[in-house]
Order: sequence, then C-alpha cells, then structure tokens
Amino acid sequence: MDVATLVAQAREGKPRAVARLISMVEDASPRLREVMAALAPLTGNAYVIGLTGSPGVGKSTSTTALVSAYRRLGRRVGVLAVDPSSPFSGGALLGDRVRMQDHATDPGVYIRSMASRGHLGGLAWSTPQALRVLDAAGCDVVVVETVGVGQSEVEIASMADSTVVLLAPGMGDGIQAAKAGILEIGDLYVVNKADRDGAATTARELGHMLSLGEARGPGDWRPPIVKTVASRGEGVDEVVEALEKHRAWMEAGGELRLRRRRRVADEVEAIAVTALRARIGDLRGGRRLEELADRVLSGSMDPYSAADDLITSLGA
Ligand SMILES: Nc1nc2c(ncn2[C@@H]2O[C@H](COP(=O)(O)OP(=O)(O)O)[C@@H](O)[C@H]2O)c(=O)[nH]1
Ligand SMILES: [Mg+2]
Repeated sequence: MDVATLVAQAREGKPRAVARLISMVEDASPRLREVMAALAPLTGNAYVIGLTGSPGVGKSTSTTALVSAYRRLGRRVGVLAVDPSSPFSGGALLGDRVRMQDHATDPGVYIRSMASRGHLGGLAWSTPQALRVLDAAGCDVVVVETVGVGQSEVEIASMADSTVVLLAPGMGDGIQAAKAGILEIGDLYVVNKADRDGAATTARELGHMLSLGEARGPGDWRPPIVKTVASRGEGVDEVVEALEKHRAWMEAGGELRLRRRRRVADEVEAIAVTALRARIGDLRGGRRLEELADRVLSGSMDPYSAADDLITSLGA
C-alpha cells in the first residue's frame, strides 16, 4: 500500500493503518521520510501525557484508569507503551496488553506498544514519530507509559507535554525519587496505592522534598500531589483535573509551545546525528579516515584537527 493511502486511512482512525505506520517507525523504514512529510500538516492537536515511576508502582493500572476517565469526557485516546530496555516486545508488554483489555473493543481508544529494537538514537526520534502518527490519527490525548527501568524512563517522560510521576507507599520511593532525578521532571505527582498504609506519609515527605527544591515565582506552576487508588479508579478524575489545569497554564504562558519546540529540536538533532554517524560509517574503510588516522598516529596531526577535517569532509 502506498504511503498516501496509509496516511489517509490512519487519518480516518483505521487501526490497521495506524499500526502499519507505527511499525514503520519501529523498524526505521526507509519510507519514513515520506510518511513524516505526509503527516506533518496533520499534527499538533494531541495532548501528550507521560507516566513514569518505578516498576510496580501502578503505571499500567493508572494508564487504564486515565483512559477510562478521558473516554468519559468523550476524548479519543491513544496509549503508547514504550520499552526502552528490550529489543523485542517482551513479557511485560504482553501483560500490559492483557490488562488494557477493558478498552480493546473501544474504537475511541488506540493502544500500541513499541520496542526500541536497539537501533542507534532510536528512542529519541522513534517516540516522537509514533506520537505524530497517533496525533494525525485523531487522538485528543496520548498517554505514554514506559515499561523499562532507569534513566531512559525519565527521558521518555520528558517527551510529553505533561509528566506524571507515580509513587507508592512503602517502596522507599522518597529516596528513589531523589536518586532518579524525577523530583525535577514531575508536573504532577501521584501517590498511588493510597489504600495502603503509609500513603499520607509518602505524600507528606514528597511535599517536603518538593518544597526544598523549590525556587518558584508567583506565576510558576506548583506540581500538585494527588492520591489515587488506581485499581479502583479512585482519585483519577482529580488527576485529569490537575492535568487539564496544567495544560491550560502551559497554553496561557507559552510553555506548551516551548516544550514542544524543545522536543522537536531533540528529534531533529537525533535524526541528524544518526545520518552523520551513517556517513562517518561510510568513510570507515575509505581512504580519508585512514589517512587522518595515520597522521594522528605519526604525530603530524592532533586528533581534534583530524576530527575537524573529518567533519568538513562530511559537509562536502
Ligand atoms: N493495593 C493497590 N494495588 C494497586 C493499585 N494500583 C495498582 N495496583 C497493583 O499493583 C501491581 C502493579 O501495577 P502495575 O500497574 O502493573 O504497575 P507498573 O509496573 O508501574 O505498570 C498490580 O498488581 C496492580 O494490580 C492501587 O491503587 N492499590
Ligand atoms: Mg506497566
């Protein structure tokens, strides 16, 4: 099927076309350039929510509950579960898919998991491009949930318009949060599993830690802390309310535009770096790089000058 037809079908919200396009992103298809050109004028509507937090904290459960809440508001919702650690869709994603089955037959919900497949600079551009597909397909809201662990999780959450950081009582999360640097990235903090002992303490400690790091002015956004029992859907409407407030605040002050521009700049940079790496790779085994290496080896040139020379030759 040609790209124009696929894009037209995706725009009508046809799930198979959306799936095909996201697979092309995932596989770094050579036709992606054409796909992105066709999608470019169709994007800019979707509000992207990133969910992050330690494994087991309740991200998938909260995602499902958030989808229900937004569906009640009549919004079309996309879910992108990104696994930065695994080269192939693994067991964790499968488990999540089973859990999402509440929404499996709802035509207003599109759920997709995506693995990085390990290609260079993969996630930096594949996540925004998958988001662009969902945006063009008419999703009003897209929830990005990371499945893996570690720094990349924080990275992916930062590809969102609003970032929700989840914590749960009794997981030593206060300390974990500080370590992972997530105290800086949350626009909204959720203490999930509020049905368990210690939720009030976790919320209080978190509030304290957030106020310590605070250097905010009068018009600045103060990340609220919301308690939820995601497994029963409790508190989720409050999360949506807080998100809508954050979105309105970002729109009013220009922050939304700034964030999106920063995101696109990162994406363009990642594409450029990938292209440059490929071209440097082409030079390997060619004479230019070997000549430069010889000169550095013999002491007639320093490695920085050699690198300058290499960059100049790439531009030619
Ligand atoms: N008690 C309780 N358990 C929850 C709550 N939310 C999620 N869970 C459970 O916590 C476990 C991990 O949840 P999951 O959503 O898979 O966490 P994720 O790894 O962050 O995606 C599951 O067994 C959920 O049923 C909650 O609010 N209260
Ligand atoms: Mg999960």
